[in-house]
Amino acid sequence: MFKSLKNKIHTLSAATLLLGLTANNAAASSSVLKPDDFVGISFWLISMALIASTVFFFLERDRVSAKWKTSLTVSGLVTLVAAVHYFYMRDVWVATGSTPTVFRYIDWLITVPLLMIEFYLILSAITKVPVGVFWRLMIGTLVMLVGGYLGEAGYMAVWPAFIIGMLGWAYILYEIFMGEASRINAQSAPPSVQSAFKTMRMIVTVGWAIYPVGYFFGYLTGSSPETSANALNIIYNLADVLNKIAFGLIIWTVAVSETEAANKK
Ligand SMILES: *C/C=C(C)/C=C/C=C(C)/C=C/C1=C(C)CCCC1(C)C
Repeated sequence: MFKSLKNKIHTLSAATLLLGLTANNAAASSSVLKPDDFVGISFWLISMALIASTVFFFLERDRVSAKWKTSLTVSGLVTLVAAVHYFYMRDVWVATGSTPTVFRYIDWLITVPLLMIEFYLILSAITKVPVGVFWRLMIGTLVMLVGGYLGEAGYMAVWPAFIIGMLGWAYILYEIFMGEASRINAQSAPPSVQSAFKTMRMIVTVGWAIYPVGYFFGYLTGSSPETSANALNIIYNLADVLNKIAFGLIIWTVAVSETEAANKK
């Protein structure tokens, strides 16, 4: 009885938080979304999908065994932080038609490290992982994002900044394919976790590759500012659906199947 009460309180507080956030933001927006503003529409759709995902991940926490709960919490935090930023980004885009670079990068600065933590947690659910792995993933992340920001915000020429960002990403890929993180996974994880790790690795390779493609179309093709801004934002937005929502769902799938397998024993 107490347990169900506690769960209800969890649910209620999450729902209230999200509602507050939505209402507050609706009041702040001054412009109206135009029916032919497809980039703006994508900001809208994704902000809603992020909220729904957040509620889903937080509620599903109750269904999985203790060692998976933190992973689902982190997935929910990623989508929550992104949802808030999507509200602001959408407002900037709809009101001014310009790219919301600062909000985008503040969002990434919080959510990409959280996704790296997620990686580390998946491995840690099975075996003891040296913290060095975690810090190396963080360093790669920082180099990648700082490089990208310097280029997009105009502090540095777009090509050199792009190359710095690519080097940071390459370092992350090295760590998860050839470094200590990959060896730990290969040696000690049960098959379901190994396959989850492989899928997550695919996401960091293929899913994350969409971002530099966005940067390329946004800054490096020489097309008009309007065309570039549209391409940049639509590509980044689609990439976020995959890398935040789908990434969380993969972890959720493993967490549920591992929990059910353990319950059957
Ligand atoms: C939720 C947000 C995520 C997963 C954002 C990921 C962002 C990247 C993988 C960005 C990568 C970039 C490069 C590899 C080169 C330089 C430009 C960036 C920052 C767009």
